[in-house]
Amino acid sequence: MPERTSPLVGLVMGSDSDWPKIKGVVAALDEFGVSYEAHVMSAHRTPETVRQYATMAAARGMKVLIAAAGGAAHLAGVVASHTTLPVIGIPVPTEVQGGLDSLLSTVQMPGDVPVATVGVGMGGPRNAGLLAVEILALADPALQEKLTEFKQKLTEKVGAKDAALQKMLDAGQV
Ligand code: RP5
Repeated sequence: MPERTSPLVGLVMGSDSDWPKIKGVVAALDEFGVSYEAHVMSAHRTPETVRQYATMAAARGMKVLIAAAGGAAHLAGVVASHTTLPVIGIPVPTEVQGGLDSLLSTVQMPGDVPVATVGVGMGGPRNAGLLAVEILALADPALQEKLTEFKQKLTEKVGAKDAALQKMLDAGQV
């Protein structure tokens, strides 16, 4: 398997069909300049590859693993079973009630094997990337600084939206 240089985050997905739905992860990581690698591997179709990857991730210098899968979404849980690194699970949307199958498969882990599961669809993949950044920032003051700026910009962005709403209401445009 080709390896990128010194990735801090390892992103795995159950199928290449997941990629278009979870690209927001790498967009968030790129935004904060966090190094990552991404691979397709499946808890069911390639269980041995998953085991080897998760087992070796910490020794390779990775700090956070993110696993995305849909349907019988066991990838994040299986990854978590083979590593002491924090694992973030992304339930990928499906045609079964918008991905409720993926959500429950990912989030309902037995005690002792945590998977930090983000939302299905919507901001889930982006939040997975941001959560990874926050975990890394615990030991990286420069990254922490970037997160603080990010939060300030959020306040400004929402403030501008509220101002626009007030203007609309004042003008009677409802
Ligand atoms: C899961 O099965 C994958 O994560 C994907 O969401 C789903 C369907 O995979 P494909 O049949 O499209 O490869 O393991």
